[in-house]
Amino acid sequence: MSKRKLTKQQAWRVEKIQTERKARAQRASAQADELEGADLGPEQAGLVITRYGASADIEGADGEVARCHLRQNLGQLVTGDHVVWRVGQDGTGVVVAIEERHSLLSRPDAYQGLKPVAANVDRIIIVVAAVPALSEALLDRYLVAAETVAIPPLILLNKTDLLDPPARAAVEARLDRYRAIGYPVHALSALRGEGLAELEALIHEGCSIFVGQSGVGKSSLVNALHPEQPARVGELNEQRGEGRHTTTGARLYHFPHGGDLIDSAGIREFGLWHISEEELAWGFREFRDHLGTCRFRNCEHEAEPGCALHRASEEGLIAPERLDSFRKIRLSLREMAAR
Ligand SMILES: Nc1nc2c(ncn2[C@@H]2O[C@H](COP(=O)(O)OP(=O)(O)OP(=O)(O)O)[C@@H](O)[C@H]2O)c(=O)[nH]1
Ligand SMILES: [Mg+2]
Ligand SMILES: [Zn+2]
Repeated sequence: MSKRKLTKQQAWRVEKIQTERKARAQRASAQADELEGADLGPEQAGLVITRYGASADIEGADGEVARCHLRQNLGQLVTGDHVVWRVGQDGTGVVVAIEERHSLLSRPDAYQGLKPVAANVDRIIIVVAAVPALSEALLDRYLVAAETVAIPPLILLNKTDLLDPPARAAVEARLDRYRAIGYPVHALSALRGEGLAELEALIHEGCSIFVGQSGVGKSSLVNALHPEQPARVGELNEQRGEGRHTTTGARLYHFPHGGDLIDSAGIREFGLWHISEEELAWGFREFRDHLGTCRFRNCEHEAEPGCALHRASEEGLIAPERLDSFRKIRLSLREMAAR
């Protein structure tokens, strides 16, 4: 955001908003204290299932879920967080502390800052589909984003029931490029159940998250895996074959065969903000061996002589489409920075 001087009136408004926000947080905290004054149970471990304004649904060790108040000094609590909490007499509770996270996914908020959305995710599952059609441009963005947060990605091709053999072969050939650089790719159909057992085996440990365009069938896949509570599924827009952004918020699901999954609107669109051009290049995993070996230290990997990435693409070590994709994403980052 460009720095500009606030007028007196704007400054007054900003201060008013901040004062109100503080007052709200204090009220929530007072509620928590009041509960704590009453008889609270002993401290116990909990898992954040979902989050609403100043409260959250916390699952205790016994699997029961309680609506909990959040202390003001707690810090940002998100779905997937492990917490310490105490249950009150009326069944609600108070979250006392957040355990250290091993990973955190964020999305940009309205003020161009980053807002955390999900914690302790072990695996990012990028869902693509027959309809809406596979877009490598989008897939590459998700892959870079996953590499940047250092959470291993996995690619799922959904809706195979809509592909006849030649169409299936064509999509598989495009996905082979990703298999070749070491990304696992699995094809399945949430509708027919084909490939679901393999997916169950892949996610039966730890916490996964689905990302991907609206309408590719993320929530349908969650439901096909029989969580204890179904997720909402939306129809595609008939004319354009696009999704309608059915899922909102973030929620954690447990599966009967083991493993957890967070279905989240915020993460669905998680992307590349605040990353440097160096990080972008690093996010293309097959580029890594070649980075730093161009003739010019400040090589832009465009048409410079002695560009190692260019050479690698000529030698078939890097797919030209991926190098193209890198350049396009870099351009969009530059455009964003110039705004
Ligand atoms: N033919 C076919 N349709 C599917 C399959 N999986 C999902 N769909 C349909 O695709 C549409 C969108 O599914 P959702 O599960 O809501 O998609 P989503 O990715 O969760 O979408 P958002 O929540 O908007 O991001 C629905 O009409 C589903 O019935 C499949 O395997 N085959
Ligand atoms: Mg959904
Ligand atoms: Zn270069």
